[in-house]
Amino acid sequence: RPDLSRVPGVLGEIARRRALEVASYPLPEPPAVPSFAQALALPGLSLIAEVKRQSPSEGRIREVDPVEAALAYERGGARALSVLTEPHHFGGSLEDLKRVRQAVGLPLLRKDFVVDPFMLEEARAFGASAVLLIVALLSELTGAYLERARALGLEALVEVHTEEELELALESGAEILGINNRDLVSLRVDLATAPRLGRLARERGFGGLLVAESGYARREDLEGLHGLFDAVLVGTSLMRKPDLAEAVRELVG
Ligand code: IGP
Repeated sequence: RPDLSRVPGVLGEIARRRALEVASYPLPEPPAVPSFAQALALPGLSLIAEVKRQSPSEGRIREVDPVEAALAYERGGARALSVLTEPHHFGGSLEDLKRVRQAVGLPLLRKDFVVDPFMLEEARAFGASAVLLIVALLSELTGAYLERARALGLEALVEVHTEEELELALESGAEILGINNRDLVSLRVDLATAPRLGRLARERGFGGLLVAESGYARREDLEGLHGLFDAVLVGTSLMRKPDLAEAVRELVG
C-alpha cells in the first residue's frame, strides 16, 4: 500500500479515507468484459463518457440513475464509460458499476482512488474492463499495481498531471496514459496540461494510447487533441445537459 501521509490537499483527504475503508470479502465470479484499449484505439477521437453525480469541485452535478445515464451515453455514441465508485465525494458505488455493466455493452472504467490491491479485484468482479491508477497516489508502486491489474485481466488507465508523474508512468510500463488537466490537490483545471504532457510523452517514445482528461465542455475545446490523443474523458459538462445522448453527439458526433 502507498504511504498516503504525504499526499497533500483534497487528493490526500479522499485517498486516506478510502484506504481506511478497504476490507476484503468474498467476491462474485468476474463477468466477461469487452476491451477498453480496443474501444479507445478506434479511428478518430474516442469519447469516454463519465457517470458523475457530484464532485469536490462542483458539488451536486445531477441526480440521475447511473443506468439511465449509461444507456443514453451509449445511444449517443460514447465508446467507453467511466463510472465513479467513490461514495463520499463523488456519490458513486460499486453497485452502480455492477448495474451499468448489466445494462450496456461498452467497456467500463472503474473511476476511484485505488490505494489497495484488493480494489483491483473488486473492480474486476463488479464488471470493470479497466481501472484508474493515479500516479500522484501510487508513485513508485504504480508498476506493481499495473502488473497486479494485468494478472487479474484488468486494463489500466495510468493518470498523471505533472512531468515528474509522467516519467514515473513511463517507467512503470503504462500502455494507456491519461493526462489530467485537473490538479487533484488544488482542483484547478488548465486545458494546456494535456497537450503539453501528451507531446512530451510522445517525444519520450510513448507508443501507447493517450487520453486527455477533465474540463472539456465544447467541441472547440477538443480541436487541439486530434492527431495527438486517442481519447477524451468527459464528465461534468455532459452530465449538465438535459439530453445525455444528444450531448454526446454535439461533442464528438
Ligand atoms: C472527468 P470532468 O471535468 O469532465 O468532469 O472530468 C474526469 O476527467 C474526472 O472526473 C477525473 C477524476 C480523476 C475524478 C479525472 N481523474 C481522478 C476523480 C479522480
